[in-house]
Amino acid sequence: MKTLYFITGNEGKVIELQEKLKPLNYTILQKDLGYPELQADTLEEVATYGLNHVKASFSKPFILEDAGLFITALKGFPGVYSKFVYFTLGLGGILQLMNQYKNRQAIFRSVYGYYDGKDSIHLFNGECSGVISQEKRGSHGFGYDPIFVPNGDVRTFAELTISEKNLVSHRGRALDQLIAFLQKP
Ligand code: ITT
Repeated sequence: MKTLYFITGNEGKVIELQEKLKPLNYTILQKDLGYPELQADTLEEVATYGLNHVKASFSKPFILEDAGLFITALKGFPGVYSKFVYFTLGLGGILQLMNQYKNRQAIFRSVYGYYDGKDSIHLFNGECSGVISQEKRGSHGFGYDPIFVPNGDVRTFAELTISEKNLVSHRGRALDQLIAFLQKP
């Protein structure tokens, strides 16, 4: 059994990862070390900054992940500011903003960062397209889940089980790549 540390304060992310890694030979240990979220234009920059910051003081193999919701009519807002906006405007504020737009398309993006404990870092991306719902629905998941409906479904992420969300979500898709990488001989 291999151990992989997940540097995150978000338990929902850990639960999703554990569900996905069930068939594999990995134990996930959450470490809420905290790292500065760089004010940057892309999730990749935020994740890379986080990796370098954490690896300066933590030398075991670890992963971290940065995600954001990019709403087309709002020119990609809240995007890299998703966390701040979640705690300020909140889901109600986003729904109110969306009242003035017909186009409710949005993309969830995820970037997983991996440090091998020696010298190299790697990034893995995933995306999920969908729409912002008219109202909050569902009680599973976290964050923006109650207002995001992935394409091909009528349910919000918060109405899906963890394994259903993992099959189509931005994070599930990024994770598929990370898993493929970890399994390479
Ligand atoms: P970390 O400690 O791992 O950084 P976080 O909750 O701060 O956890 P992010 O910065 O990656 O996570 O996420 C930015 C915001 O987007 C935050 O408010 C999350 O709740 C939200 N978010 C990220 N992934 C989500 C998902 O799959 N479903 C709903 N909301 C999500």
